[in-house]
Amino acid sequence: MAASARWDRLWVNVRLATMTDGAAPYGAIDRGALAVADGRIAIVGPASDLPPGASADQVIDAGGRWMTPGLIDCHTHIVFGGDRIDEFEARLNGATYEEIARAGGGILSTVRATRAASEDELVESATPRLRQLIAEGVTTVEIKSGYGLDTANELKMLRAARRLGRELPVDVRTTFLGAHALPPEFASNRTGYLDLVCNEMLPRVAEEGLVDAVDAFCETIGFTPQETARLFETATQLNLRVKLHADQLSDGGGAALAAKFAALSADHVEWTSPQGVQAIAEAGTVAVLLPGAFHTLRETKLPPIDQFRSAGVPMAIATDCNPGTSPTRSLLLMLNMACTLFRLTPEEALAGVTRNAARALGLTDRGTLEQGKRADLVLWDISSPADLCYWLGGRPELAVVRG
Ligand code: DI6
Ligand code: FE
Repeated sequence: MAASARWDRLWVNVRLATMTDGAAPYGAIDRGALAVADGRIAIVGPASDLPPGASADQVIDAGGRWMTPGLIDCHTHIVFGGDRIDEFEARLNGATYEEIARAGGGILSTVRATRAASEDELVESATPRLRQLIAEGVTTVEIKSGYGLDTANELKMLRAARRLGRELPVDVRTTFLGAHALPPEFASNRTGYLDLVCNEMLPRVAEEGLVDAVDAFCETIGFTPQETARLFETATQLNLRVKLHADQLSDGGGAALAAKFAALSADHVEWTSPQGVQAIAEAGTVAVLLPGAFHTLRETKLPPIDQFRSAGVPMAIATDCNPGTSPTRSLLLMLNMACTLFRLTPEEALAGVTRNAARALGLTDRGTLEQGKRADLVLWDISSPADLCYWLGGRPELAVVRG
């Protein structure tokens, strides 16, 4: 610990899960102290290292509670119009996904509802969902567009997402997902839609400063690797980092494609091949695991977790909150599912919503409890960090500090 003048707040008698990539599990410091000044972590370490006479405007005895970094949900589609409860019920009454799609359901039903909603209405409907994430200790959330699929409606979605970040106590990062699905008006003109995305939509949302990264749904029912590459070339020219919905339902070489463009993350990755694993390992791309979608679609093909581990690929966990394939508002539940369904250790799962989730968003100023990082902190009433992964629903008592 370095000596300091006076801090804004100092926590003592606190157990720190710093989530730094060190020797101790969870980067834990059992009898810790942490101080913040000007919205940043000023000092963190064993209380015994506190400089003599250390003091702050406010000193808090944490009563031996655990503190973690603020949680980060690095993949959501939390802004959308309508819902898909009818489809959920229809499927359970025997309708097939194809029948629903032929009747105009699926992603395109959410596109219709999103186009019909005003920016205010999108903010209003997303607010309670986002509040539930915040109530679980989430301090940073990524929000994708992709249910507008034309310039005006993609802009509307991204503006709504950014507004949520101003109106609620959470930091919002926005991702442009214009290449999510082919809108009905371009059903027989794929190239025409790609032209629109690359020549008009992306330059426009970038010019308005509404986008932090660019994503695509690279899949047999989405966009081909060639189409995705074209979009990524445009993004790269605009100095925007990319991420990719890759290899979710089939091995389309998505992870390798993401790696070729030095993507921040490759997401889903259930079907990623050994070559794909190697490629993202070399590119430093994060594998974002989405157990909510895996569960909802009743998938059986597990992502190659052991290969990610042995290749040193960082793994993140996110909600993928969306009305079709992952209707969840709980990142803590995703921690549990990452452990039970994907066999991550609780330590890996927690790193997946802190250190590695920050990396999946290209953020170097958060995700661990380290000097100089943003003061995004959660104090939990739990007996050990694994407690956060243990419960199937519900949440412990907690207190959040943001910035
Ligand atoms: N993958 C998904 O799981 C979601 N989008 C995507 O690219 C599905 C979105 C939806 O069904 O509305
Ligand atoms: Fe998604």
